[in-house]
Amino acid sequence: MKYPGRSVLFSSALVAFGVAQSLADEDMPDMPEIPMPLATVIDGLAEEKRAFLMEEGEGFAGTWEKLFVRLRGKSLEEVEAFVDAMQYLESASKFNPETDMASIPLNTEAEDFNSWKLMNPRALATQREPGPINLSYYARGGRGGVQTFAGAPVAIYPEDLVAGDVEVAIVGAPLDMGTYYRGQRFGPQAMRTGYYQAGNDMATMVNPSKILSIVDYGDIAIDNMSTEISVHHVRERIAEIAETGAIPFIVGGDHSLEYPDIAGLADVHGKGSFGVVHFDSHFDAGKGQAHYITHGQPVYRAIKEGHVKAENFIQVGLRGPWPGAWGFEWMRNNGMRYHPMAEVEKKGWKQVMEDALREAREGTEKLFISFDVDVLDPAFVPGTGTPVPGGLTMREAIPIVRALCTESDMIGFEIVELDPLLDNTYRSALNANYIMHACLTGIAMRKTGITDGSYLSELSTEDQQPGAGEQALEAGDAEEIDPDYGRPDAR
Ligand SMILES: [Mn+2]
Repeated sequence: MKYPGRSVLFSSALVAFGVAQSLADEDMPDMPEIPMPLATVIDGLAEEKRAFLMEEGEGFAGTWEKLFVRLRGKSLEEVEAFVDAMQYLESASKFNPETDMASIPLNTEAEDFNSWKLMNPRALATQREPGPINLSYYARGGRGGVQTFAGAPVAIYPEDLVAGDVEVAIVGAPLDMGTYYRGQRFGPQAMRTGYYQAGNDMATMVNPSKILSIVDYGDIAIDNMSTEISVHHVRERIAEIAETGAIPFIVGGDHSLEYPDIAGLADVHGKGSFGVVHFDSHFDAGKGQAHYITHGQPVYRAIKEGHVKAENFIQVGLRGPWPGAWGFEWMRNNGMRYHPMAEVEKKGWKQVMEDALREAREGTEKLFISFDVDVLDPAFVPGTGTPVPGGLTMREAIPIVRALCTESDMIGFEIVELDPLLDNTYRSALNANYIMHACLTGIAMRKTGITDGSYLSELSTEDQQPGAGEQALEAGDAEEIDPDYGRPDAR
């Protein structure tokens, strides 16, 4: 295992020096003195093996001290065998074109190679006027009909979005090949059938369902045998939505989606033209794994390909063991902002939230929010594959999402990693729907002219007592007491 930073130091220091000399090198401040007689034994190794041990030993054993304990009392032959074993593991971990099954190609002879993602030519589709289709046969918001995201009408083709002047197109992307604990493919259906998808936001008294034209845009086709293949199609479909002027709201699916979602938006809005706020307990900028895209690598890929600038990328909610120091150094070196839960512990949520909101305003006007439900504490979302304790509460998450969506020119939003199979209650899908609704509310607030993300309705936050009740009583607006209420026969 390579440890960036360390190996750079050693590669320059080790070539010409023996251990005794390298110990004196100031480039290696963390390296403790090798105890005798081990130092003498190590000096007896061939130069190439000695260099390998000094470069990889700490990472292999955990610390230098642990390495020295493991080698304590060993003969030259035993130390050499130890190094040989380390070198074997390093080389055997690498790809071998002669033996590795990853070299089985896709069957390009298959007649249905692309059939999983082929869309209906319009001549084969049901003929109708373009526009959103209301799937409820009940008037005035009655329940029933067919369940959809946010209880919204359905749109199928881009021309439906255009004809309906659609502002938000919520689309499912049931991809879960990019994660280990599968089941995220059931996220979209759980959020369609889950509790509370739409309606008035009490905090602001803004109802996005009334103010915005929102549709359920169906699910994007996924080849759940290959994340690598699926992401290309997701990218095309996200660009297709964005080109109509509608804001794509992607319901995952795992966090691999962040890459095609950002790339698809960059295809339409331009590379580097928008910022990203990434809510997650993980930083998802992993690299160098056997797969180039998984739910742990979308951030690295989106930045590496230039779709979003690292300086316009804000991380919120990181915690747990990953990443180590190298990950934070990578974020620092690339100008990225980050607000782990450790910072919340240090400064309090109010301060961290203010900083994140200010940074989002200072960057680009356009914003994409990537919301991994595992940023929330597992108490709120047990239904996710990689839960990490010590996360955000719903009472912290809702205001920041609503504020970001109010203060920014939102070009996209994703909610990912909801795995309803891991939660035998309704709460994970419930909370995920509330997060999505918070962003819809923010977009609706902005449309009505509210630009302050901290806006709260005076009506729902101040009871104005005792004055209000007394005035209403005088004006005849208070409820009259009626002991026979509900008993028309008693009148
Ligand atoms: Mn994630």
